[in-house]
Amino acid sequence: MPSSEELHKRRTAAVARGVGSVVTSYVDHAGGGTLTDVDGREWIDFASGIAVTSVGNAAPRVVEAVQRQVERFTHTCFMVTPYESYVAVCETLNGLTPGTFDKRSALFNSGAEAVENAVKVARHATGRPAVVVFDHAYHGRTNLTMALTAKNMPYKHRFGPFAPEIYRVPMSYPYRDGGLTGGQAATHALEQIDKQVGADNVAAVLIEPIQGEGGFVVPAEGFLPALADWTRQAGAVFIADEIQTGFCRTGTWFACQPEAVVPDLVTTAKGIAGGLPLAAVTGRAELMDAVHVGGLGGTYGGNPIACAAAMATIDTMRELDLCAAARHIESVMLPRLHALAERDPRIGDVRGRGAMLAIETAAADPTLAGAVSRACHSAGLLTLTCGTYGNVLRFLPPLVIDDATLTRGLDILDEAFTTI
Ligand code: PLZ
Repeated sequence: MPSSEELHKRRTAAVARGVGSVVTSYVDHAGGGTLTDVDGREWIDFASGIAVTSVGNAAPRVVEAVQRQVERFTHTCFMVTPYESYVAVCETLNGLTPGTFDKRSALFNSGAEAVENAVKVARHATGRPAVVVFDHAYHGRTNLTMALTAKNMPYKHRFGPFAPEIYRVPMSYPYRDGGLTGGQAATHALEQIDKQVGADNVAAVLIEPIQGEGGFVVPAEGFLPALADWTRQAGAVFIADEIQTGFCRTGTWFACQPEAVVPDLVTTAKGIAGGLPLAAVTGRAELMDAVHVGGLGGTYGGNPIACAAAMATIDTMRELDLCAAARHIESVMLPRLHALAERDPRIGDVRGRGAMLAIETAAADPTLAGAVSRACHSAGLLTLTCGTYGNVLRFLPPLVIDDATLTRGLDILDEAFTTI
């Protein structure tokens, strides 16, 4: 096996520069909480491939389901010759997502594709053009989803022009909005929609219940319910982008649930299939079925191997109660992060829910978060940063990580803050 250094040389000569990587170590194998690189070095995983491998890497049930499926058939295209596992994933999603009403689902490959399709469904069903999104939002890198995403660098810079009829309003961001209540923050956002867009023109209000790339921003209590109520009254579609928050990550199946918010449409991806590419739109049957036959689809959407992996992933989540595991991770990590914040005045905020936790530095620039992250990498802990100001250290361990590994990771983080 070539070394990471050799691989990195080959990569630089072969892979487009625009595709970045957090570290320059190349993976050999990975499990539920650690990755081992080709140089034999072990990394503690606080990233889960950006909130994907919640059941762990190479999770036994997922591996088995994939192996079984790959021997039966690899692809037919559901739009040509359908198969059971696609239907089974849709049935499961219809049952798992919030809301007891009649639902339908459609499957896609990536989160961005799911978001695009949710917008297509909302526009088609309402006959209206406008889509409302929020400051700090992240919804993807395709043309429509770049328009929905807030941050210029690196996602949008010189990639325009962007899709029209997207309107951005203020997000509830307790640490940086002067501590507005959820109700007050919602009033600001909704007034802006009323005055600048007009309720009758709104097809959809699209929001991450806890923002991901934008900084793990948890809106103040009451914000999401107020938005959902307004949207319903406006005859528009409330879309929850649960691509990063869904599938047990925040301690419940979906992050909308603690406030009993019931979206009309939900987008899911990432944690759904243990690392295989799968995404979905799930929601009210009358919205989803408003679209004409043939209006939704794609060659690979709901690939049979990804569907087999999703069924095994969801079984694993149920069997191991990974929602409880996420809450347990919070109970181990949060006290440590708060202790760190008390000791270090450079830390401004500690927040998040379940196994989606973050530290935001008081300074709105990436210097400290970047330096701490690099120190963690040198010591063998894989961490990620995020946020509009690049100043948020975020932690997304696999939900199957054991306490000893979690604690070792926290010790490395602690040490990094001490030395920098
Ligand atoms: N919606 C809420 O978090 C993906 C993106 C990483 P795709 N987030 C990680 C990067 O730099 O590209 C994401 C998300 C939310 C949509 C998406 C998009 O999902 O599967 O990356 O297309």
